[in-house]
Amino acid sequence: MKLELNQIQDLNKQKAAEQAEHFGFLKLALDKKGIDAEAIVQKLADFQVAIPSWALGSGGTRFGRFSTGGQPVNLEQKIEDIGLLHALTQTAGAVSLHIPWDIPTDPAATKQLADSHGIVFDAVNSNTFQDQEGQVETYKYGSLADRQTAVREQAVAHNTEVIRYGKLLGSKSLTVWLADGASFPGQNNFRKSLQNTQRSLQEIYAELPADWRMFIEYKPYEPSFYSTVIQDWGTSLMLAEGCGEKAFCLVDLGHHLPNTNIEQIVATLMMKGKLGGFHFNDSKYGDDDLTVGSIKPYQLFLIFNELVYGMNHNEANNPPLAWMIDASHNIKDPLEDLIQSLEAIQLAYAQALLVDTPALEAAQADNDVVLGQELLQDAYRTDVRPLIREARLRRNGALNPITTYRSLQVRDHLIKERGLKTVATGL
Ligand code: PSV
Ligand code: MN
Repeated sequence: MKLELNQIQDLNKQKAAEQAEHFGFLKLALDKKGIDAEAIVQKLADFQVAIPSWALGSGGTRFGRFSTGGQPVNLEQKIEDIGLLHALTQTAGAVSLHIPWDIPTDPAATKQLADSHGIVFDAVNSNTFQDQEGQVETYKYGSLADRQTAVREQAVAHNTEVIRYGKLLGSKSLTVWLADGASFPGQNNFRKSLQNTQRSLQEIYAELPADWRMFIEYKPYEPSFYSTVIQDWGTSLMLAEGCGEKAFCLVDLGHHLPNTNIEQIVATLMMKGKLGGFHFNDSKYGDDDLTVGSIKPYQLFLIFNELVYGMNHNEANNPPLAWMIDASHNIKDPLEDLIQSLEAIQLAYAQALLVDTPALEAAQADNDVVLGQELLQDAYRTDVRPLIREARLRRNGALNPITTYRSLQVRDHLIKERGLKTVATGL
């Protein structure tokens, strides 16, 4: 299914006058504060977030998964779904592939299909956390960190293969996330696991094309519950520095222990020029993979505040970041959930762009703690939705993507096309 521009525009017309009024009002209010609303709209319009190929099917937990009809059954249908998201939101102009869940059988045709939807290929993700059919060595006890050379070699070779697919599709980065760790004390030697990981990563790094980057994702626990080899940003940074200038840390919001100050991690990594990518989601307890902004929107704003500050004060030359949603939306329609996540990301970004940084720095210099908080919360409490809608409108997206998605009965069409009981690969 493909949405036609006129279908979206017809629905936009019904709300166009209201949007013009709301945008005009906010623009005036921001103008009085010396903020250029047009510049913010442009930044929002330029901001694109990758959709992972594994997020388009129904999510769930390890206790079960409840089906949503019309799920995509192959990579082509997944790209079509991202095309729908992009047509509605104009924010989802990239896909992040997980190999081997989504191996392109004809990469040139896959690339062409993505092109036709205005979608580019973002980071490619390797998977050494599951065994695949026909695989010689098992990853049961580890992959890049494993004590057996043959297992490590197989895991390195898989990453090389992922790079090969990425090159065919136009990707420019590889994300490595390891499940390696121990479920019980005594299972592994911490030092040897870490040393093996560093060596394996260096071998993968050696295969990286000159214009590529490697992202190293960390996670404190799960699936190993006693210890994870790349458990935190410090370990990720150490490994990235051990590889070279094309290796960076990747922050996944769900990969932190409760109450971790993620915004501070962002600030530190950007100060070092070593923040490469970002996986968005939200959580109550751990890596719950809930809709972005559904639980802790203020934290998301504070994180964006550091990202914006980092981009504006980029002494360490941190490269542009790879943004991706990494959620599994549990019981919702995956496409509706992704629309909500994209909206939450845009909201936090827009709010962060409103922060009066010079005033904040002056308040900090004066030790005016109250004013510092007031300035942040003034930005956070501004209703920036008219700015986001305006950015979408100018790119021919939907003023209200969820309402448009429902009015156009997209899910019903997908069910008719693909069937009620389809199953997608992925989480
Ligand atoms: C692991 O929890 C993770 O966040 C990694 O990014 C994986 O690639 C992704 O989820 C899918 O398993
Ligand atoms: Mn992730």
